[in-house]
Amino acid sequence: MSAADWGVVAAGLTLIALINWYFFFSEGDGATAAVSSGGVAEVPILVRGGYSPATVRVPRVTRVRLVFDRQEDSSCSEEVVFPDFGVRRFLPAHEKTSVELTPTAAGTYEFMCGMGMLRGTMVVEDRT
Ligand SMILES: [Cu+2]
Repeated sequence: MSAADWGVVAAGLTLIALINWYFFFSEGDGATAAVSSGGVAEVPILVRGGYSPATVRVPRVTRVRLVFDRQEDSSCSEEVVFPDFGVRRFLPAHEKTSVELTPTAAGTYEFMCGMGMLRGTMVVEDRT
């Protein structure tokens, strides 16, 4: 095979590796929040026909700021609800809305749209 052929093979393999990474790690494992020096874990979440990422991992004992970027005007996603925190927030279309939470216990907390159709999960982890 020529050098060009090898290049195509290498590009193909790289693409396959990236797709695998995306499905098995990026999506499946959820996004882990970076914690700022101020002790705030800020996570951007895209709202368009669902929550992306749908699973968010944050360390316990940090303030969590979930920044919902709602890029649609479907009425389904106009509200987001965190039942465990008693939070219900309106998300204006094509705007970013921050929801701040302070989880005090490790665990798995669900969030959803006002009708319970779109669902996401916030995993609060004990980290040492
Ligand atoms: Cu809905």
